Amino acid sequence: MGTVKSVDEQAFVSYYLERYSDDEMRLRSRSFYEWMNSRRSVRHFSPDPIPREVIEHLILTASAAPSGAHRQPWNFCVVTDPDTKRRIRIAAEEEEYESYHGRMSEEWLKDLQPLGTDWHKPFLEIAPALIVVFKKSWDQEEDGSRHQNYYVQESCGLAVGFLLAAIHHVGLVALTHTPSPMNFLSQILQRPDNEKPFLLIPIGYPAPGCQVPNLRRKPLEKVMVWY
Ligand code: IYR
Repeated sequence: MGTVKSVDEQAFVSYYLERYSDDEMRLRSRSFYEWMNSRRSVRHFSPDPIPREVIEHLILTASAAPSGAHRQPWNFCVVTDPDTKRRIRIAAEEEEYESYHGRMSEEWLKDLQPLGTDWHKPFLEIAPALIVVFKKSWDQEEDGSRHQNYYVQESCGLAVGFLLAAIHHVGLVALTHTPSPMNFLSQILQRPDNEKPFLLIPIGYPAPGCQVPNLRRKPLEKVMVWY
């Protein structure tokens, strides 16, 4: 019949999720928490390459995050080319040198001490891949007009959350790196005007003997208020 719409054309489709028992949920919530709580930001990478298909699935997962008006206002640039990684490292270290030598406040530098960071960013060359996340305040339409995006900051934050969980799920590590300012990334990667750098995420296997800061997380009562 001519009036029947194909699944692709339907405005709404059925959605079904398996319902777990309370006990099953308790178990799953605890084990997922324990798994995610074992995720750490890592700054020491092995140079071993990662299969391209894995990175593609990680990005598809990130891109499955909710976004304002479902406009998916992001672009994930994956850099594995050694020369491009080197150019990114050099430009990032130039900015970071300035930040650590005057642009960051004394309080900020003191807060960073437990992390042991400084302006050197060798991981930008050593990690087998850099995922550079760009946020898109608008989409450039074919006819040259601009199509507005919404809650771009929140949407990209959610996508990166999905990405970090997916990276941990496959046994890889990452760092959410924010060299500041980040506009050198637009130039090196030749991104159009509607894309602005959001985060630079090196990804790979941890280096043998890799160490992370001995951090503690806030207890539940410091991060939850129940009404
Ligand atoms: N972007 C600098 C400084 C830095 C800032 C914060 I806030 C951190 O949590 C970690 C580092 C750097 O990457 O070294």
